[in-house]
Amino acid sequence: MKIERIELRHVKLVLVSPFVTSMGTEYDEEHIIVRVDADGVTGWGESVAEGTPFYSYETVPTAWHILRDFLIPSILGKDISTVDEAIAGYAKVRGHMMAKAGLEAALWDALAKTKGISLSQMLGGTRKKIDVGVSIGIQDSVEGLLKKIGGYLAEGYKRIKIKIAPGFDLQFVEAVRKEFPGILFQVDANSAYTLDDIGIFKKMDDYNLLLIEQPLGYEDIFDHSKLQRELKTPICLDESIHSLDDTRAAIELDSCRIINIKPGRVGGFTESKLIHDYCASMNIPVWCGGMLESGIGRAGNVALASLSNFTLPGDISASKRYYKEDIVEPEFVVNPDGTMDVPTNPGIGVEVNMKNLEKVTVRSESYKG
Ligand code: OSB
Ligand code: MG
Repeated sequence: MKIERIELRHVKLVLVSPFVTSMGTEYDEEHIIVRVDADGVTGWGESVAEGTPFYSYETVPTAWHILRDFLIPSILGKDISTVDEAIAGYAKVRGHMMAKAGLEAALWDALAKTKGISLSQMLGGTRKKIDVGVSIGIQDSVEGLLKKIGGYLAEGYKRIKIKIAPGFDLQFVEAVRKEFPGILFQVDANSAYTLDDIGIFKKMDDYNLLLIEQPLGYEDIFDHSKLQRELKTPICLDESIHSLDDTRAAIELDSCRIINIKPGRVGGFTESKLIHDYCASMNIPVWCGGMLESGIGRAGNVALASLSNFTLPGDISASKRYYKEDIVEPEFVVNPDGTMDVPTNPGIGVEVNMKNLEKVTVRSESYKG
């Protein structure tokens, strides 16, 4: 597959409602859409670097710089037949996982299209439908949260995740459990606590949570092992895991018993698969996280979540939960039974709506081989 042209688009999508976490409030989501034209097919990827360096050090400008000055020059004009060959070409670049993942995703899509198979099939997926959950930001009131959860459960979502932060934790957890005793329910702290807060997590241990996501430091593995030792509830790491090596360290130290895999955070589908396979061999369940992606990134997450060890519902929700209009067709919907269909058409399996993509594009640049 000869890489003829690569295009980057800085996009800005306005969320249907603000998303509040321990990291701040997001009103819109800025990402980079990567387009690769090769051998008469077009591959699409989404780099989930955001407008702010609050979840990750990467931002749209840092990812753009790494893509334009290092990653794209390493493959432009080349003839590649596997994604591994492309990765080998930029293996010298350290870190910048979100920049790498956006380009890798576009290459996976293009290669799958040249072979006429779906991305799910190309990644080794086995499911035709995946179980999906929803991630809910911090709400002003307990009543407001319960109402939101009731609405999502009525739409079919199989698992509820709420964001927590100091001062916005136990009272919400307690109220949700009381109102919805039987649901799959988990919390995500986005690194808002320290080991000094162990008392809060010991209390949380009584609410039969599916997991507690990233309670401590955003690069930490060691303190999480001390916390996990004191809890029955599994800890799940998100921010701290950037690679298979991080995963091995976290599992061997018993820092967590579940892993959230986000392709953007670990450099792409290739590393995601390695983490997935290792976790399967260690009996560690994984689930697919989200970064408020547009339909392009969402399609990749859906394909990834079709692999067999993605046994817990992911943060993969319907397009309309995030955006009034998606930039793909058809948009992603949740079935009444809380599943989402894995697209079967070649590559990501959905079409990019060029009119909508144009509307959300802030800046674009293209490079020719
Ligand atoms: O920590 O999982 C997270 C969104 C942006 C950044 C970090 C996170 C999230 C979410 C939303 O929780 C997941 C989604 O629905 O895309
Ligand atoms: Mg998280």
